[in-house]
Amino acid sequence: MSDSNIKEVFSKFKTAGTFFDAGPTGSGHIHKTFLVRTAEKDKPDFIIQWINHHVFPPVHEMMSNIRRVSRHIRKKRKQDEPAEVLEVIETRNNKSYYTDSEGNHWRMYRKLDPGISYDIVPNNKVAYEAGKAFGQFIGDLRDMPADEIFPVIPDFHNIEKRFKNFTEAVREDKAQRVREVKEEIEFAGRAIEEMLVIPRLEREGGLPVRVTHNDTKLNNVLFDENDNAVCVIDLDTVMPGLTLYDFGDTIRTAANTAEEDEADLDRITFSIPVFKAYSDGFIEKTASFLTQEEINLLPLSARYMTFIMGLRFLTDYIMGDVYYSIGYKEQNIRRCRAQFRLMELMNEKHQECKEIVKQSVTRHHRAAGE
Ligand code: ADP
Ligand code: GN1
Ligand code: MG
Repeated sequence: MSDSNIKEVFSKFKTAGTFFDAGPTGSGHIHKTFLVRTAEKDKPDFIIQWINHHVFPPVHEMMSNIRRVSRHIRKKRKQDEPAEVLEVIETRNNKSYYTDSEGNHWRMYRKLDPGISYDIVPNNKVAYEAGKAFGQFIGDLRDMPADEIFPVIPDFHNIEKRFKNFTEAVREDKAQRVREVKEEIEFAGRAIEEMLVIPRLEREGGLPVRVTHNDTKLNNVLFDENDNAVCVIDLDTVMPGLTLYDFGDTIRTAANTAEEDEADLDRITFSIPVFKAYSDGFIEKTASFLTQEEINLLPLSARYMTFIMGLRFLTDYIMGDVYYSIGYKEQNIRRCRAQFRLMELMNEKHQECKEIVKQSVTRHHRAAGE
């Protein structure tokens, strides 16, 4: 994608600034993201994204969801709150995205300044702030009727469905890679049973379905220079879901002290101080409405989300890397191995995590006079 392509796309949107230059930014696995800098010092810069319509075929519905959710959150912001809300820029003919002559879809956001994102937690404050930001996000959307949101990717975090897809991929063995990943396949077979607690309880009506973010990787919250969280981004997967998905996925990415695709498994550690800081932030914003079942399952949710991602990376590797962007051939299997290692480490600290959550909830209930 050259500068002139992006310049052409930029010209389709309503902006006051003049295009200066563009370049790739961010480390997301799905879309292609570009930072557009404007020539004027007093005008904002912008983020342009090529929307991956293979992953998100209902582009129109997804964009409607994003606008609806950001509008809802914006209304809740009090004047003295510095928190930002993702701002979709309209095209010159008032659409939320632009479709080019080749059928590619593009969208534009105002770039948040400085809009710092982290793949690895640099300190506990970042973890605490991320917890508050994602907790607040669920709280803000509590009164949003779930049927106003289109389920863009149905069964996104349904482990039974994901396991079925995985089993089929193993059976088909399209890329002839099954023989390379026997150990990982066996690991998945052993790990699945414990995870089924969550879908079973949901089916029995034991877990409330809320409007959740569903992609709460640490790099989907933006920070200022003082490590205050200022904005939750990447709203593509906002759908009816479980609180557990949002809590668990940030722990997967934040409490792991190594990269998501770390090849040296000895470098992966599960940080209890990060778990504690994130839990404190998240619980501070949600303790008033979480049910006892949700609270009880928060520690398991970290392993659930780590497992589902490991399983999806493994499935994609077996299928020949058809879903996630990869930077090198082994990346998906490395991502999978790192997730499975992280699950083992989380398991060792399960009791400690339960205790941390319990104490944090008690503290927040007490502070609220409950
Ligand atoms: P993906 O689904 O591919 O992860 P994201 O929407 O998360 O796409 O964007 C990828 C990265 O681009 C983010 O992690 C962040 O670094 C940057 N980014 C996205 N939107 C903005 C924004 N509005 N302001 C500043 N940076 C942004
Ligand atoms: C993808 O778009 P990004 O990079 O934030 C994926 C998530 C996975 C994540 C793994 C739509 O998120 O579900 O958790 O990669 N998003 C989609 O890092 O599949
Ligand atoms: Mg992202």
